[in-house]
Amino acid sequence: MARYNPKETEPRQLQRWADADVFLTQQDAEKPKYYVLEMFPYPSGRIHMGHVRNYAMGDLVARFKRARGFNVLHPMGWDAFGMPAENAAMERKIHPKGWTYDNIANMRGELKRLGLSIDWSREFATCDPAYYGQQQKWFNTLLKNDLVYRRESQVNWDPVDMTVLANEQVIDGKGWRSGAVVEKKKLTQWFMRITRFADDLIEGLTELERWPEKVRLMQSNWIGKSRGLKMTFPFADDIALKQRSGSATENAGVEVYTTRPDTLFGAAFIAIAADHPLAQEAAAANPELAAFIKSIAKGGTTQAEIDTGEKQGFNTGIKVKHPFKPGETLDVWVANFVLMDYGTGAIFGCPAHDQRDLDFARKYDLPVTEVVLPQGANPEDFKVGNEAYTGPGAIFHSAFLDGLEIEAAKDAAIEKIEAMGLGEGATVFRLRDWGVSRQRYWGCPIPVIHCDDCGVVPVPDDQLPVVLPEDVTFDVPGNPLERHPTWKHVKCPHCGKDATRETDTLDTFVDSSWYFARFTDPKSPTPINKAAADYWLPVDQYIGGIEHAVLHLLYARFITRALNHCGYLEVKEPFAGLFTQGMLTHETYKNAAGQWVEPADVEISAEGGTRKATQISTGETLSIGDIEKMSKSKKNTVAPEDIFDTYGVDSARLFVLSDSPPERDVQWSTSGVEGSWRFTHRVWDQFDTLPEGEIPCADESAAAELLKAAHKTVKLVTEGFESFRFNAAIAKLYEFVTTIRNADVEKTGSKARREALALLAGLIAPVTPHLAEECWTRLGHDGLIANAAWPKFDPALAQDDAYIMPVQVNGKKRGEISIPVGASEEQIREMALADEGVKRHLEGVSIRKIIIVPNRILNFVVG
Ligand code: ANZ
Ligand code: ZN
Repeated sequence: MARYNPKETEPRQLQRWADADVFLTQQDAEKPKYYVLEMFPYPSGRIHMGHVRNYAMGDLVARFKRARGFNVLHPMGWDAFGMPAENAAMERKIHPKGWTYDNIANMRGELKRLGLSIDWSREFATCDPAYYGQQQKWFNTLLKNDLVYRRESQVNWDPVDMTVLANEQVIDGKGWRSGAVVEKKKLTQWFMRITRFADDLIEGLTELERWPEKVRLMQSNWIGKSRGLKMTFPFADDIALKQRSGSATENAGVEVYTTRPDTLFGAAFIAIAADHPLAQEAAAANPELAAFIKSIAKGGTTQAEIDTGEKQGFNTGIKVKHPFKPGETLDVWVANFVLMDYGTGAIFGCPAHDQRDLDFARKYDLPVTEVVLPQGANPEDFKVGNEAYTGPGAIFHSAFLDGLEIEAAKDAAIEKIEAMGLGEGATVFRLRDWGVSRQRYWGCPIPVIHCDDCGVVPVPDDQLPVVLPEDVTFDVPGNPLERHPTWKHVKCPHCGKDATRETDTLDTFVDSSWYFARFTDPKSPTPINKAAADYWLPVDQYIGGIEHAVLHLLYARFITRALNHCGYLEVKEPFAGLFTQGMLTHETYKNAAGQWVEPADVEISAEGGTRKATQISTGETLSIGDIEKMSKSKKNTVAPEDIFDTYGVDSARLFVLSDSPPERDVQWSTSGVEGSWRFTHRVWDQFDTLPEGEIPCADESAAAELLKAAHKTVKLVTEGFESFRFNAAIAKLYEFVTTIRNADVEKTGSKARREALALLAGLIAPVTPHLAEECWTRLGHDGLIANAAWPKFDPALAQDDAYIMPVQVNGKKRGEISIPVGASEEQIREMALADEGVKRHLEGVSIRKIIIVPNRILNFVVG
């Protein structure tokens, strides 16, 4: 008997697939199409176990659908622009391009080793000029269609790295890389008009039935559609009015945006953003205010920071009138928690019912008037403490709104404000336009030229791509494109005068917002070959991490709409189905000095029932910590290459697919992967021991039983793979292999065994494809199992011949009985009464009634 040797088998089978070009994909009108895609990797240098799980899942789906007769597109590429390449350049004096392509070469090798059924002829990296040049083309089309524009905006500025930071890159008010205190700065930036599709992006979510509910909800919250009111609080005194006259803010008051007009009677102050024109104007005449505004310019603009940060304000002395309370005025403050680019950049504060307003009011000793009364509270003494009341209730202390529920009060307040000519109901979105400018080198150059006479001139198509210069330096902070001696100096394509190139590059999320469309024809001389895109899109199954629930998935949905709007594509939704897989976790280990120790250097032993961890290199006893997401910082990672070397690729694939439901986390363990490894051997043994000659069937019932098990397994595995219950399906394969092993070939005969094994080979092919090929060959097939059709089951054989029925006594479950299909109620009753467990609960009581729900449950009512 030959032991299964993955080291020898796996490369050989890989070569067979490559030689036969099995995974090359073409359009085929004869077959239904199926596009399966895993989120493409960032070329960080090595693949990690998370990749292995992600791509093993995608490959299972791809191979399964292929076998089921679909024309499957399963491509791979690289999300290759971004900061890490520049950081490597700065730290290690290597060029981002060289670093990136070296990493790609390395990771491509690792991924190829995984045996993925990928059409590698379609591979590209987003940093290939052939890719980003096409991106530049459609960028200019979007520009022409007013979906891209430039405006001045407030940004997080890292004064050390001299770059703009995204909100997520500001940590505790400091730059994530440099650690420098982030400043707010006004810069002219490029934006994509995602807000134009805000409504449609919410609307479209309802059709995405094969997306997790959680992701749809997160997107909907992110877009944040709300109905509110834009209204003006008129200036209270003539002095203010006079000051205003002729100024830009001449609407004789402060316009605020609110989603809670029902709380107008609880208004205690007005607050405006530091860069609100009124604040700027007042500061011009008030040095103290000017100093305050400057002092709050530090700190990031993230929601979390605004919500939790210290509230700071400055009373401008300007007063406005309360629209519903004649004679009452409110002070206008400049406050750090009001943002200029949301709503109108001004709010009315209602401390009793908004936490930020309450924090502010407590700090500056402003009145707190409760106007929403929770159900059951006493109107005489209901007071908020230091926690605002934001729940439901009835309005009180509010004149004509008294007694109304919140929603009705909103309508009534809006109606009144509209009648007074002070404002109008409005729908706003929390979603902002997408700032895509990055002052970085390693990104797609924004393909425009600035001319003093002509303004912004898009680089003409025939001069694209605008390629990144390679002779750049990273020894000083700032944008290498900006300081390159020649690159940015060009002639205006329009008038021919001296002009300058845009030196901003695009946010890398732009690159990943359309790659799935490019895969449908990656060599197209246009950004998208419409015929190919219309054939393949939408992606039928997209697979990736939940961490992309909002940004990447929302941007991709937006860009698809934008490209659709400009005529590049038919579809509006890129991903018909989305699956978000869980993460890989591992135990953590620490030595006495508190340093993390990597699992490869740990030996686990069991001593009297407790597990003990010993560091292999030092012999030191380690403490075993929590099971956590695999991460470099905790060193609890395992290197896929090591696993492949020791156990083979198929065992690794099998383990990550079989251990847990795919949406849950998987805890990596050596014993787990060893179990998978043993299973691959057990499978091989069944094929290897298949007798050479024909053995006649000696026991018809044994043969029938084996085939019944086989067909049942085909049915269950097919259903499991179809519905992303991979681990449950693989559990059935384990059972089936045990059944085969226990079946005596002298009884079943070799024909039945052969049939069972042929079905088994087909079923394992999407999970352990190399092993499956080996088994297929062993059965005498010349061709590849990768080209074979999916096993079919005979429904008559796959049918269960018995089912489990729970038995209750007075509604409490007391046992289970196995009922043959087609048993009569009389037979079921007798079997239940004969069950030992049930019998015990029926002792000494009298049975009043027996309720049988066929195929479901049996209940004894006793007294
Ligand atoms: C008065 C009020 C009373 C508010 C109350 C809330 C609770 P969403 O739901 O996120 O749209 N707001 C408006 N513009 C703002 C800005 N530029 N910067 C900071 N805050 C701003 O939130 C809308 C609410 O956020 C608005 O409703 C406003 O405060 C505040 F009991 O108005 B509200
Ligand atoms: Zn010009």
